Amino acid sequence: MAGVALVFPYFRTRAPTEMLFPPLGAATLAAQLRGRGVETRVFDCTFSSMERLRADLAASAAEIVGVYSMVSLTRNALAVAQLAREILPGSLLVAGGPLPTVFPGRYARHFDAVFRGEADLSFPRFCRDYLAERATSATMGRLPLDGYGGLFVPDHGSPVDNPAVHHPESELATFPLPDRRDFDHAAYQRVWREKTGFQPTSLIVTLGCPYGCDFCSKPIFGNDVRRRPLDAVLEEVDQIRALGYDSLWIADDTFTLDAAYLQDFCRRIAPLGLGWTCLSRANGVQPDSASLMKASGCKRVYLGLESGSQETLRLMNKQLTVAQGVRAAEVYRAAGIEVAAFFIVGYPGETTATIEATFALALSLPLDEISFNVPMPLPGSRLFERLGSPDEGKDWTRENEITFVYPSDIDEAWLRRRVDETMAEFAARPRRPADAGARLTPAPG
Ligand code: B12
Ligand code: SF4
Repeated sequence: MAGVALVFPYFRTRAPTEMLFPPLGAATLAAQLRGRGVETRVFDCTFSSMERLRADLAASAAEIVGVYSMVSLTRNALAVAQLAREILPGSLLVAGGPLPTVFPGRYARHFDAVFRGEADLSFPRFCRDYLAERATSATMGRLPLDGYGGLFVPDHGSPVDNPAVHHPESELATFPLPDRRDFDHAAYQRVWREKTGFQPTSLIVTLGCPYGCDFCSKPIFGNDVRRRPLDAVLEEVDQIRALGYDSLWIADDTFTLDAAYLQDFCRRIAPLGLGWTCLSRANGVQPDSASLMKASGCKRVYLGLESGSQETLRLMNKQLTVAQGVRAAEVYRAAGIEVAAFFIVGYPGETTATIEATFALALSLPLDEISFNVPMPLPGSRLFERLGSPDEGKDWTRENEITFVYPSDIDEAWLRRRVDETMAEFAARPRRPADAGARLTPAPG
């Protein structure tokens, strides 16, 4: 072959918190690459192994190897880069995804080039031109490198450091649907079925989030909210159903923000009889939207309530009041939708009293699932910048751990015990079905 190989370097860990979805970034880029006539292979490592990847990559003889990375996949991405150098020494190594976007210089030590941000157009155009020119890493300077949005190549004659792009809605409307043909859908569906009885898969409907939470990092979609045309979304949903999935896990940062668009989505998806879940901001939740969501198949919403202390919410720049969070949980439950809530405990500046307020809030609300995490200072977030140098010795690859990766005044053993106690108390509560009609408190002014 030749052409491009895209590697998603996540290998199944079987951690209890593990959630498996085919990687949409690879599917998105594969559709754009194939649309330009570029031969493309996708290697999703979720159900694979390093040995198999070695054989697959060698057989592909790809001229360009593109590797996705994010904070939890750093080690794997670098191991894949090393492997590719060894077995395909002549091929061009390119990194992309959230962490290369934040730290292009660090990735450029291991890769020939880095694409920052939304690479839907720039990376496929670059690959097409590179292959057409029969370029190599030494000669790619012949290409119009300044013209590929987000490209970062530090030492190529004159360094290339193009700003990342955010595609406007008009451009998104012209994009092909993600190409999901390369994934082991049967394996994904089996894992979900065994765990939950359902077979969901992820999709992206809107891009971006206008808020600026202190702990959040949004290196790819940023603050600029864009909506995909619903015709394209519905066409994608049809493809997803044809692949055997029975429900949708909407991966948007803030799917419920635009009430008119949300309601349109609900009206159009309702006749399909699919179940779906999404993340929702807790402010501005409207009972009429919630009822439509329920009627259209929404089973569960995930709310980032974060804290039971207003002072801590302020430290987090959450732009949310505790009362709004309470109201959101009640509105969704009253509509018959299950509610899961995320909380962060041990935020820098917190006291044991504010942490206890969070445990008390979690236990007081009509919730169906709760989770507690200590702050994970994500590269690209303000929290990360403020904390300066996190402890490099800590293992950042572990998901959802109550372990501080920076010095904290909070006693970790105490926190872990209180989280365990709160989780046990939550599990022992009598559980009301979501339809049981929670009573609404008045909307906060
Ligand atoms: C879905 C999702 C998940 C799913 C992943 C499923 C899967 N197989 O993809 C699940 C729920 C498992 C998950 C878990 C976690 N996630 Co997550 N996740 C997301 C989410 C919401 C959407 C990702 C997505 O599908 N995007 C849509 C596609 C089209 O975009 P994309 O992947 O970014 O691809 C584009 C570019 O990045 C680029 N690109 C992608 N690949 C490549 C490859 C090459 C070669 C090139 C050039 C370009 C390129 O081009 C694409 C098109 O523009 C993002 C938030 C977001 N809005 O991006 C967070 C996000 C990626 N997750 C994040 C985090 C922190 C985690 C966890 C560590 C959380 C935790 N504490 O447990 C875990 C880690 C788990 C793990 N497996 O390693 C962070 C990463 C931050 C960072 N700086 O690295 C994000 C950005 C959310 C956030 N703001 O905190 N996540
Ligand atoms: S945590 Fe959610 S609401 Fe806050 S900035 Fe990130 S995506 Fe937006």
